Amino acid sequence: MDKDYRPFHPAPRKPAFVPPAGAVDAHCHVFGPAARFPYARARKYTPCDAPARALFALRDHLGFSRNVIVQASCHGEDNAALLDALEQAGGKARGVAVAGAGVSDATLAAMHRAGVRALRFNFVRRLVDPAPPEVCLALAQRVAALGWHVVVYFEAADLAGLAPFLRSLPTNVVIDHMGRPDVTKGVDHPDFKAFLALMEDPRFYTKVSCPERLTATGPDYSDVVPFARLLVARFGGRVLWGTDWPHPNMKSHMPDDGALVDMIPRIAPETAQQRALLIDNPVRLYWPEEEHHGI
Ligand code: 0GY
Repeated sequence: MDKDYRPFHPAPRKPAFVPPAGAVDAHCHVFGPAARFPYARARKYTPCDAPARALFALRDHLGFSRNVIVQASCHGEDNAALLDALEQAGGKARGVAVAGAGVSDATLAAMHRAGVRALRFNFVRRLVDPAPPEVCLALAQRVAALGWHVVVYFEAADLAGLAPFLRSLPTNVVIDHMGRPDVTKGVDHPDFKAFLALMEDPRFYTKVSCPERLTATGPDYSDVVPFARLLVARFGGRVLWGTDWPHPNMKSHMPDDGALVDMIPRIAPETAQQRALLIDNPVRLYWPEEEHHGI
C-alpha cells in the first residue's frame, strides 16, 4: 500500500494552558516503527511511524503526566507496538487493545499485567469491517471479569442501530470523539440529542476529543467547542480528553498539539472541571488502584 499519511506536527507550540499535575492524555496512539511492528495487511490506511519515545517526549512537552494508548485499526489485532510502549512507559501509560473472539484467556491476562485496561470495538466502516455485536458482547463479558471496560468508535449515523447493543454491554463504555457529531447541525439537532440521551446512562463516558476531525471550519475549531463544552457541563464526571496524536488518517490538515491543549479551558473553563476531565475521570478508569488508595 502506498504511504497515505501526513507526518505529525514537527514542533508543536508550548501550550499556554498548564495541565494539573497528574494529567492524563487519554487518547493517543503509537505506530510502528514498521520495520519492527509491521502494519496490518488489511489496513485501510498507512500511518506515519510514531514510536513510543516520540509520544513520551510530546507528553512532557505538553505538560502531561500520563497517556492512555489506544490500539488503532492500522495495527489490526496485533497489539505488539502498544504492549512495547506500555513497557517503556514505566507505569506512566495504560492501554486499550483490540482483540477478536479467538483471543485466549492467557493473552488477556498478559495484556492486563502489561497495563491494558480496556478493549476497543471499532464500528467505523471506512476503517474496519466491524465485528458482529454478539461477538463484541461475548468479548466484553470476558474482559468485565478482569475489571476492564470497553471503548467504542462509531459514526453518529450509526448510533441508533448500535444503541441497543451499547446499552447491553456489561461494563463501563467510553465513546470516542463525542460520537462524531456533524457539527454543522448544531447541539440542538436530534442526532446530538440522541447521543446526550445515551450519556444519561451513568455507565457511559465520552472523549471530548478530535476537534480537528470534527470541524467544518478548521482551526481554531470554534464550531466544535459548543459540543464539548455542553458534554463537560452536563456529564463532568464522565468525560475524558486526549490529543489523538499522531492524528492518523487525517486528510485535511495536521493540528498543532499545543493548540489542541489550549482548547481545554475553552471546553472546561472551571478548575474543578479540568481536574475531573484530566485526572479524576481517567484515573477512575485506567488507574483505579490510585483512586482506592486516595493518592
Ligand atoms: C482515531 C481516529 C481514526 C482512526 C482510528 O483505529 C483507527 O484507525 O481510530 C479516524 O480515522 O477517525 O481515533 O485515531
